Amino acid sequence: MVIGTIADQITRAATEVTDTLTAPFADPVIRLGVTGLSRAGKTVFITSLIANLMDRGRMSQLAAAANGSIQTAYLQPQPDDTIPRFAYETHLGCLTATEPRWPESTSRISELRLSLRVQPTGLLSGLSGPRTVHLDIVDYPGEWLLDLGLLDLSYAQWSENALAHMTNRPGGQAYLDQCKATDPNAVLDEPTALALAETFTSHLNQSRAAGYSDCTPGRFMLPGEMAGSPVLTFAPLPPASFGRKSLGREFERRFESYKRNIVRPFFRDHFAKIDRQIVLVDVLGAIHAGPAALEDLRKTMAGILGAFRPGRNAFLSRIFQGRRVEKILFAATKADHLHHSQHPQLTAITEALLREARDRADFSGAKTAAMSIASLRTTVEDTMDHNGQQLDVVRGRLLDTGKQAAFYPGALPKDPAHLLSPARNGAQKWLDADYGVMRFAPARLTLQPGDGPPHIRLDKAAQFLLGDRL
Ligand SMILES: Nc1nc2c(ncn2[C@@H]2O[C@H](COP(=O)(O)OP(=O)(O)OP(=O)(O)O)[C@@H](O)[C@H]2O)c(=O)[nH]1
Ligand SMILES: [Mg+2]
Repeated sequence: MVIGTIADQITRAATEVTDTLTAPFADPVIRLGVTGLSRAGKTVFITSLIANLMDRGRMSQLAAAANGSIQTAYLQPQPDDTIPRFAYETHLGCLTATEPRWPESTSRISELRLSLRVQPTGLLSGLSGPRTVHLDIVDYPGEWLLDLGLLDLSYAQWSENALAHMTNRPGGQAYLDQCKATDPNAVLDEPTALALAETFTSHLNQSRAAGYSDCTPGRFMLPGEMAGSPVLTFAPLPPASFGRKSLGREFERRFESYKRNIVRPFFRDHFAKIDRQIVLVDVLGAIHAGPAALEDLRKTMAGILGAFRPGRNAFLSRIFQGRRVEKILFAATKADHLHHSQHPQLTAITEALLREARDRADFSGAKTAAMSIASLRTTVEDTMDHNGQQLDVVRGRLLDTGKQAAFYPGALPKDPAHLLSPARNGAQKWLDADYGVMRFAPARLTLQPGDGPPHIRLDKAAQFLLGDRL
């Protein structure tokens, strides 16, 4: 009986290892994708995760950390020479400075390899020596996943959608006016093309800032070293049949070039290699911005999750070749804005927000979960008396003034439908309550030896994403 169990575990352990081998006898590698829309909290998450895997004092919910299986963790040169390295030391430096500050916004893909020396404990401990597991963390903007939808669209179809969105979004009218004054059948004139692309990009950026998330093409807002190149110099035009050498014909061509030279390589070279994925979502920020932003976030997440459905289109099926992302975690970030008594509500809203997309996406084989986390806890909890009522608040240092403040964001409903239904029905503002958001500065840290930065449920997130491989 006992022997049977041991033998069974050895076979299972062996298959797990071979599954992840990249070459015979190579160490197992886990490729963890970290994504989310801009400002969702990707950089802070990765920085805190790495720091907490190196100093594991606050990782009690990660079994391999709690039981001592992880002996050491150290940074190593990453395997991909052409991807920028995630600037871990710089970002950690910001968060742990004497005057801590948030890291700068990052707008491109980056990677870092953390290697873990693991000695299995329990039944297998005597049977094998320590092994090394490499964790390759790939940080990429969630906006890039939205671009997958472009592969299914012709230039005319994409233009139609984009123009329809413009009427009631910021900067849209300016583009429509400019478009009206332009003859798409005139011979291509590069300054005209550039001017249209600039106004269109400005509309996308303004829409983004106003809380709309479904803004494509994603690389227009995060151009990096591509800024100003022809592949990013196009814009939507009313559908027509365009003559040779015309502006319209050239825009059509550049749209196809964008798909071929930007969208496909990202999916093929990076996305298709991911084993585990965390999708960070700033649910509180969207609730604060109002019903329209929450509804837009719901739709955008559905778009993003489409990328995790390899059966969705032939291109995806081909690059995945039957593999799939094994685990996907949806994490509502910045949960330190809420007293823990409200965390279950935040998780329930996150789950409901993604439910439809999750149901529709065929994740069979992929395990999914939703959680509320804070990668870096900036607040402490308190209960205050407010007009004779007990309020569960959080206290922290405000980013703008540097002053300490107590903050109560409003009571999130127990039933997520109380937010999601009005959002879906086009409500202009929340009826029952207002939801505030305050921006807290990172707290000054005095860390005990062996402790990483304070967080909320980062260990639980790590257990879900990596626990079975350590
Ligand atoms: N209170 C709190 N705020 C957070 C936390 N994580 C992120 N933030 C806030 O969210 C902002 C964005 O976080 P980043 O990690 O830079 O987000 P990002 O997704 O990398 O953003 P981009 O690089 O611009 O796409 C930070 O500047 C903080 O203000 C957290 O755990 N707690
Ligand atoms: Mg970032």
